[in-house]
Amino acid sequence: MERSLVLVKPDGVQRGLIGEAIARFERRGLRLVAAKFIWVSKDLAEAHYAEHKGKGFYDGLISYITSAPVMAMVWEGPNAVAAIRQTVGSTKPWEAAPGTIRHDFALEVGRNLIHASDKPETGERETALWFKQEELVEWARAIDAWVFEK
Ligand code: IDP
Ligand code: MG
Repeated sequence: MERSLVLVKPDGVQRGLIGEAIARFERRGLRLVAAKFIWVSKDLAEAHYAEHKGKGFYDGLISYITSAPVMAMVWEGPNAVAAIRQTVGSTKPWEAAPGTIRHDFALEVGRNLIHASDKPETGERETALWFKQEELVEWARAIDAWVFEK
């Protein structure tokens, strides 16, 4: 079972798209592990986006992600990382497939609404960065056997 960090970024929160995003992940069959609504500190933003330090868009990215609260979540499921990135759509909204969140609600790469982990290892690392162990909820759903093959 893979896990992915998902953030509804400040633009998604301001535009009232938290529910829209959650509904899509729930409908896909993914299982929610953790959620919290927080205003991200500069330290957390810099740790989260460390791989982009030095790039031209880095300063703008840090001010974007700290500009208003975010809805931070962890979702799990088989192949969750790839499945969630597919539901989210490509980084550049104008290249995102129709039906994805970024296609359906965004136009600009710097206002692309959602963050999702890019690899299973990133999912584990980002989950540990954003959530304490005791905030992660281990549970089973009555419908799990109808969504998860094993
Ligand atoms: P991802 O969010 O799809 O994984 P990354 O390449 O990891 O995309 O970039 C992280 C975030 O940085 C993007 O989601 C976007 O918000 C922002 N970003 C990436 N490239 C640009 C850019 O060229 N201009 C402005 N913002 C960018
Ligand atoms: Mg990324």
